[in-house]
Amino acid sequence: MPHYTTENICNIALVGQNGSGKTTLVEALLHQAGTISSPGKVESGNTVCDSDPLEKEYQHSLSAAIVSIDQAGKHINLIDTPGYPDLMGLSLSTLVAVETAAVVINAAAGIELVTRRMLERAAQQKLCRMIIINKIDIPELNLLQLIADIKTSFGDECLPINLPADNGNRVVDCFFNPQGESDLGSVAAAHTQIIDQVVEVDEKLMELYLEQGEELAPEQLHEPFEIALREGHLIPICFVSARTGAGIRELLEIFTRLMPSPLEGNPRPFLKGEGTNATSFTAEPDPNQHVIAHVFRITADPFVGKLGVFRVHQGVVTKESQLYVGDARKPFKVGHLFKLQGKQQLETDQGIPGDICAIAKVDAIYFDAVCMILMMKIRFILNRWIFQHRCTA
Ligand SMILES: Nc1nc2c(ncn2[C@@H]2O[C@H](COP(=O)(O)OP(=O)(O)OP(=O)(O)O)[C@@H](O)[C@H]2O)c(=O)[nH]1
Ligand SMILES: [Mg+2]
Repeated sequence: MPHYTTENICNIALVGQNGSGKTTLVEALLHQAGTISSPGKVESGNTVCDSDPLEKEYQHSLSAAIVSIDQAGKHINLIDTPGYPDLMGLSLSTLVAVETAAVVINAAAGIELVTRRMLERAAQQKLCRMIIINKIDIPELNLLQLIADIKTSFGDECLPINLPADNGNRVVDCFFNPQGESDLGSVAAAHTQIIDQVVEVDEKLMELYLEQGEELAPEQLHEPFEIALREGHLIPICFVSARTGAGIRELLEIFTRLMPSPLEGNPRPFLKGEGTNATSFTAEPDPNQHVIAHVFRITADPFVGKLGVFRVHQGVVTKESQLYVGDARKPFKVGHLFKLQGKQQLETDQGIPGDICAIAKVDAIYFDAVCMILMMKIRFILNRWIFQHRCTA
């Protein structure tokens, strides 16, 4: 049994231009959470995510890698994606598995092609979005200009949730914390801006905030923060240096305290039935429902062979589950069920709603398949993918 429940899961895809530092950032987060004893380097070929010999040779990611971090009672599934524009398809195909797209920007390079594409596609797919500005250790950055460029390109809903301080050696929270100084000016002003933006989604809270004229408690802000993320009314911006570790603890805290669980993100859209009779269908992240799981990545592992990585949308997948894939006439038995940590497969006995797991040695499985155990035909709406499922009750 996993030691967490659906409400404690947080699924985040790290997307963005090549060289923005996504793989290095995963190392820093794993190290901060105590999952690894020292962070690896892309240049040394010893990172958890760039595990393929070609990735080590070229020193950049060639495919999506999945890791999990257990922190403060939360189970965070992170997907490190390749940023080269040529590999954008591999990156986009992971968005269906998460509630949040975290777009990483290289502070020195600013907004790039993949930054724009990812923010656009995440918005189209109604994902919660956040922007992570990495490499704040680089000297003589113009971060105020970068924030202005971000707002011009992606809207005034992009607001700092923390700010760099002490010349980028640390960051200071401006969401829960209302005071202090930062490299980019007063924390109070940034705090007021983000709180104003959040309370705008809740009229009653807005009245209370204006009447009361004092700080709202973090518990009062949680629900409106989730609504603002879901509605695209807020795209928080945070600052880190994956190299020095500045802002990494704070980023982990944002993931655990604020980013949506599978119960809080916008539900993924499915269609049930065929042709003009098809109706929209929402998977319920309920363990008591029949299984619906979507395969968003297939890999060939030298030891276990074909590996299908999937997101459980409802029901519980166990080693004993008999699942149908596509039009297959026979179900397959799950057998071995894994959680992934880069190239490592860690055996688990259950995949609960919202979680990301993998199964090995199932020939019938294919990219974009939906595995389920009920008689119905379902299509996944996103990206024109069509799935048909023949299942027995
Ligand atoms: N100065 C500085 N360099 C960094 C930082 N983070 C990453 N780098 C460097 O930037 C380069 C690219 O880092 P990666 O982690 O491979 O970037 P990526 O976004 O995963 O790149 P792709 O896999 O190609 O998409 C490497 O040389 C890193 O050492 C940072 O915070 N500061
Ligand atoms: Mg990478």
